[in-house]
Amino acid sequence: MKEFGLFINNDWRQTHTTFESINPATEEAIATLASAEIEDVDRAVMAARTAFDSGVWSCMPAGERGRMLRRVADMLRDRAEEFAVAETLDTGKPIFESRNVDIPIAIDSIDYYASLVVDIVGKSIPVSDTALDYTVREPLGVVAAVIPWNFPLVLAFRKLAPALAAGNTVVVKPASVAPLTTMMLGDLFKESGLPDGVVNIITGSGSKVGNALLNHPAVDKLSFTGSTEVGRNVIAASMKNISTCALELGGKSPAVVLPDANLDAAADGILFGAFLNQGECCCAATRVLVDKSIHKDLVARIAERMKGIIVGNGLDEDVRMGPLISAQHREDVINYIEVGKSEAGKPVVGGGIPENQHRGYFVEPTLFDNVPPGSRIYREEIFGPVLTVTPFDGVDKLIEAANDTPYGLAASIWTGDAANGQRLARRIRAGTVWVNVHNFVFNQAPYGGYKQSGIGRELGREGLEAYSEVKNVITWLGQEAFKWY
Ligand code: TAP
Repeated sequence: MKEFGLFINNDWRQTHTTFESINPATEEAIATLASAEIEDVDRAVMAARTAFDSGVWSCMPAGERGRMLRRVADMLRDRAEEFAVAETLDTGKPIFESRNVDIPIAIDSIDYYASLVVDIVGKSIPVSDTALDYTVREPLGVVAAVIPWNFPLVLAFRKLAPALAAGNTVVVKPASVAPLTTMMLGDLFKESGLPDGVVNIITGSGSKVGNALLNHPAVDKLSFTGSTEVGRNVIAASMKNISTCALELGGKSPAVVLPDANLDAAADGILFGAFLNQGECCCAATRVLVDKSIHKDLVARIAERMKGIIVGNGLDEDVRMGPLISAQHREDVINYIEVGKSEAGKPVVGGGIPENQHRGYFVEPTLFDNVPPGSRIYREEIFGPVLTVTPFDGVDKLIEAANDTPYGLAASIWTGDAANGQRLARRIRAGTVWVNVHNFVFNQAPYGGYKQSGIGRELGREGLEAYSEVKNVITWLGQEAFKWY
């Protein structure tokens, strides 16, 4: 059983009250965490503020800042297996995924932004013969980073790596149901030599600690990943303090399958898109929209493959689907499955709790066919292993259905005609459109949502620029002093 205090100013601080993190596969407590009080939130923000204002990090030569970040990446690489096991214990995800997806992607993101530190540049603007005009990019200041539980380490570094590379200081609040790997970063940052106050990590409920952090007047940027509902609160906090705000929110991503698609490849890709991380994935392929001419063939292929998904304790090497994150979330997903049965009839596959799992928050991978477009399971984010299929007649109806959602995070198109895939990609209103693949996210490329899926972009150069301000510097070059009156 691990115990964590609050990590503030490179030091661990205990609190009067604590809470536990539960292994969702066994329902046993695996760690004790500190519940921060409002004064602790203030302490963490002021530690970050002092560190930022001192210039110890923001004014550090870029090459040195990059070297420090690379040291963090190296230390994480050395401890990759320990972090992979912790991520599986805390979230339930298969160790196969923690080892091959979560930890490598997190490390790669630090390496990537460390390489960009020396390339944060402005531009010179040819405005007039008598003025020199150029821009510089400067860090924003103190960043408040609030992250969800589905990919804790990956999403912590999706904010930490670019924020630190750009010279900001950060206060991170992980989700209460999966804080373990984020807390393990405290000692790692300290050992890496990061100056005091540059990264601070605090735990406690979102409604109290997260809310106080986002509303703190000394915070310059709010960076939030989570539900659209809480995202609205973040916008309110940003309105109050006129702080910059970036939101990565929910989704209901379609997979559009055209008649010329390779159906075996589409079925394999849709399975990966829908069930990676138990379907607890913001960009999951949750709505299959298929041309009616190939509908039955595709459903048969998906159903056959789904029966082969091994569900169980994520520490088992053969398991490819673990439990859901919590008892409450499983109840929510099971409720959606019951709603689905009334809206679309008996599921083709799954539809409940696996018979052999007596402990842990497991749900069967579930497939509903002929799901009506107006139904709740078609329109609402379920965030679990539930896939719906709806047939449409022709490409225009398919694209119209893909766009018929308040979300706009991602979509995939499955076709044998690559050029047509590119043309259709432009017609879909989403931040990421994949052709013949789903759920591929690269640290070097921008990621984010249209519509109610978010504001701003993470990753890529856009993700770095989002953590800086542009300053314009104008110098008078005229031989005579400028005179107006
Ligand atoms: P939320 O309930 O929104 O929680 C996300 C984070 O916000 C947690 O750290 C939570 O803390 C905190 N929080 C909760 N209420 C808050 C409040 N009033 N003020 C400030 N912070 C608050 O979401 P979730 O259930 O963890 O994650 C699922 C959602 O996140 C889904 O909608 C999913 O699509 C979305 N998501 C989006 C993305 C991207 S990249 N777009 C990636 C992953 C997840 P506690 O844990 O203590 O409540």
